[in-house]
Amino acid sequence: MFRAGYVAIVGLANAGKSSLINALVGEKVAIISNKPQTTRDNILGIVNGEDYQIVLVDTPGVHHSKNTLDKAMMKNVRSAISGVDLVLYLIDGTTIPNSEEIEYINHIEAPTKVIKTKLDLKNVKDFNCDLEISSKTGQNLDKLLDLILEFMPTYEEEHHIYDKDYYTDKSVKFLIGEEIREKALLYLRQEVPHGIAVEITRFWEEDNVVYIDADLVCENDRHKGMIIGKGGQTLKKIGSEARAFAESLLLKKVVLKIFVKVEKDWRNKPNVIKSLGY
Ligand SMILES: Nc1nc2c(ncn2[C@@H]2O[C@H](COP(=O)(O)OP(=O)(O)OP(=O)(O)O)[C@@H](O)[C@H]2O)c(=O)[nH]1
Ligand SMILES: [Mg+2]
Repeated sequence: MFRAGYVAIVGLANAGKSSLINALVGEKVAIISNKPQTTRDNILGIVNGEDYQIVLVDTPGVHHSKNTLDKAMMKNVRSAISGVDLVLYLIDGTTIPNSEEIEYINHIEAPTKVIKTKLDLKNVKDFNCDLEISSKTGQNLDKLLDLILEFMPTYEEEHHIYDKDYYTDKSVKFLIGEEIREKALLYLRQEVPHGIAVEITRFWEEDNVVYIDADLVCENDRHKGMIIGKGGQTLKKIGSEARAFAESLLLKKVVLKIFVKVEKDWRNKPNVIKSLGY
């Protein structure tokens, strides 16, 4: 018997959704940061087993809409939930869910399990959940996999939704763009990250070297200055770490050029949001 189906991973920003997807898939599918609202798109992470294929859908953190980008992100969450076989609602174990959050969980129109995350941390709180896990140590991920499989539709024969060689639906270009954004989140202060986006503008190969040009879009000249940093140091760090990731992904030498661009108030401009792919 073969099991195959979709699982949406939902929860507030920073709950550990992307970390869980990466841990279950065993590859870096989604970027991680300690800043809220890191994930903007629905990203598929595919877990392939002998007799199963689980398609995990990473989603942006659930939050109240402020600008057009936020609204687009929440639309992504709603569309991820519709039609899945199971929703895992993640709650950061070091926080306590409030009544609004419980209300939200109760209204999800799909089978839902509440998962407490970050079990490895010292200050984990006591609250009702179906399972406690740590993506960092891998604790209880085997139990989580069993729980997920219970909800997956069964088939008499092999039934792959995606080719079994794939671990994500996203392109190499997307993964590299996201890696640039992750490194920018890492090296920039709280106020800048939400206002940045990355677009890969050129991607070509010549003599076994991959050349990548990327635009790093931000909201104003002050942010641009912070991204570039003193003597270009910050941008250099972002670029060299993202290049290392690209090389490990492509198994080729990579030349990566990042251009910092200002697009005033882009998070309220539907055409810019669309062109950036959100
Ligand atoms: N100690 C510990 N930290 C974790 C664990 N899972 C996630 N984190 C940390 O929690 C922070 C948020 O993790 P993400 O996986 O980016 O969270 P997310 O839910 O995808 O966040 P958004 O995309 O912003 O909605 C990061 O700093 C992670 O390193 C865990 O199991 N243990
Ligand atoms: Mg995320």
